[in-house]
Parts: sequence; structure tokens; C-alpha cells
Amino acid sequence: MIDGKKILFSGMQATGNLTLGNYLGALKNWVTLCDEYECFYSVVDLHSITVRQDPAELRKRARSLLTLYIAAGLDPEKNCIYYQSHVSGHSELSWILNCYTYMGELNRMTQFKDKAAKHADNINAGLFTYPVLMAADILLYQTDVVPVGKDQLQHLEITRDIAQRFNAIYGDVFAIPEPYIGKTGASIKSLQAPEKKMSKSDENPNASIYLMDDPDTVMRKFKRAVTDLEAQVRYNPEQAGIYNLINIYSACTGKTPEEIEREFDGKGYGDFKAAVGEAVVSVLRPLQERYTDLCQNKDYINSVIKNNAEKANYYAMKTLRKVQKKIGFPERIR
Ligand code: ATP
Ligand code: LTN
Repeated sequence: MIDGKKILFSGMQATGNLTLGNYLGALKNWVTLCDEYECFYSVVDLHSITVRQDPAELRKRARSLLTLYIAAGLDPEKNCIYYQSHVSGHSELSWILNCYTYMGELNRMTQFKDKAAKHADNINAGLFTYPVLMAADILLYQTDVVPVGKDQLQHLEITRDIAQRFNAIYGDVFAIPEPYIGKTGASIKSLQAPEKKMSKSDENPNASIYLMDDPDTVMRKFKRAVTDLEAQVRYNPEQAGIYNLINIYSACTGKTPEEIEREFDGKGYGDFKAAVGEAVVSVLRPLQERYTDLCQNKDYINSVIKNNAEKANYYAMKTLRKVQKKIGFPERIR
């Protein structure tokens, strides 16, 4: 607890451009949580180097992601928004937790198997211990809840196992985190293959709407979105393409799927796709404007980076010192 509030932690990697899926599935919901929880949102750049990165590009993307957090509505006075690499406690706790994690457990992680297959030329040890660093991120802040997508639930489960194992040996050192299941949470699918999720690492640029796409690009991508031959706007999971477009339209306008079915009853897919495109453009426009303004305000962003890293570091060190003491590391002499 911090100031009587439960603690929430989440993070995103600064790899690839954020998509509408990241916004509607994560960021947009994060914005609503700061009244109820003490929130920490990290740009997890230590995780990014498990895959080879171009240094200048990584630096640029990390700053862009941090700026986007703010542009999406996360107030840095109320949410701790910071770079993971600026708080050394993440790396330090990660090493310690490595020694309380079994190879067998890590061997079961499906993300490792997927990523190892994808990057066969660089199966580094960091890729293998990625979940331990994620456990360190979460446990360092005594986190109670973690909003994550389904693909990260296995990592949250191992985090809980590591924390329980550690607590069983040393007493109650870590809070045991729970997944945070949001109210909305429809998974946004690819516009080109609606059985897959919309993902920032998709190779086909038409499959994803990027948060920085201009209105013409957004309209064009929706026009080309894969649908079906039913020619009816029905909220039917069998019509995967239309089902996804209804979810997107619903998330952007607040209308229910039933209202949307009624609105487009008897109308063609062309009209519907154009309406979805326009709804998305009106959601993205203010976000893009704020992003552009923020990018011009370097001093402000720098002050957020500095102040929030200090805040994160304060809480991280509290846990880290406790852990070090419990393990038996020698006390620091002041
Ligand atoms: P990558 O392609 O690099 O795996 P990603 O686009 O799948 O990236 P993540 O970085 O894994 O995104 O996820 C960041 C957050 O965005 C997570 O909380 C995840 O649940 C959410 N998210 C990602 N894609 C979608 C989606 N298509 N629909 C809803 N939420 C999503
Ligand atoms: N692995 C996550 C990003 C991530 C994270 C975290 C999420 C790193 N550390 C801690 C929640 C809590 C991903 O790829 N989405």
C-alpha cells in the first residue's frame, strides 16, 4: 500500500510502433486506474535488448513510448512513468530472483519458445530469463495488481511462484500480485487476418492501425480490412472481420454491439467501414495533437523522466534493501 492505495504495475516494450490494439486494450484503461491504485508504468527497455536493437532507434522509441503514455492521458503527477533502465533495482533484484527460479520453470514458458524460434540466430540467456526480470519489475514495488494481456498471464504465474517460494524461506518479503482483469478488454484483431491479434510486430502494415497513422491511412486500412460474404453487420464471432470492426467501433464510440447492429441494419460494409474509420480518426486526432505538442516540450518531458525515476527508485530501493538483508548480504557502512 502507498497512501492507502493498492499498488499497480505494468509495462510495455519500446519495440515497434504502438497500435490501436495497445491503446484500446491497455493504455486507454490504464488512464482510469490512478484514482483507485498507486500506478507504476514502465518503459521496459531492459527487456527490449533480449532482441538485438539499433541503439539510436531504441533510444528514440523509448522516449516516444514514454511521451505516448502521457499523450494517451496518463498524468505523470498521478502515475509513475519511467524508464526501467533508470532504476537499477530492476537488474539487481532480477539477478537475485534468478537464483530462486528453476530452469525447468523457464523451459515451460511459451513466449520463450516462440521468440527462440523467431530469433534462432540469437537465443541469448536474457531471452530465457526474461520472465525473471518481469518478476523483478513487479515484485520490486510490492505490486498488488498487474494489468496484462492473456499472453503474459504465464509470466505473472511464474512471478507469483517465485514470490511465494521466496516468502516461504524468508518470511513475508513480497506482496503476491494478481492479474488485473479490466472491464472492457476485447482483444483487437488484425485487419488482414482477424483470427490473429493486432500486433505491433506484424509484418503487414495494413494489418494494424498505428497510433500515429494519419486520417487517410486509417480510412484506407479500414477500407481494405478483410470481411466476409454475409453482407450483414452482425455481432457474430463466426464473421471474424466484422466482429472485430464492431468491437473497434464500440470501443471508440461507447455504443453497444446491439446499437451498432441496429445503426447499420440494411447498410453495406462500405458504409460501416467508413464509419469505423471515422470513429478511429476522432479517437486518434487528440492523442496525436497532444503527442506533437509534448514532443516540442523537451524540458517538460525531461523533468518527468527525472522526477519519476527518482520516485520509482525510492520505492524500489525499499524492497531491494529488505531482500538483500533477508538473504544475508552484508550491511552497508554509512
Ligand atoms: P508485440 O507484437 O511486440 O508482441 P504487442 O502489440 O502484442 O507487441 P505487447 O507489448 O505485448 O503488444 O502488449 C502491450 C499491452 O497491449 C498489453 O497489455 C497487451 O495486453 C495489450 N495489447 C496488445 N495487443 C493487443 C490487442 N490486439 N488487443 C488488445 N490489447 C492488446
Ligand atoms: N512482458 C510484457 C512487458 C512487461 C510487463 C512487465 C508487463 C515487462 N515487465 C511487468 C507487466 C508487468 C509484454 O511484453 N507485454
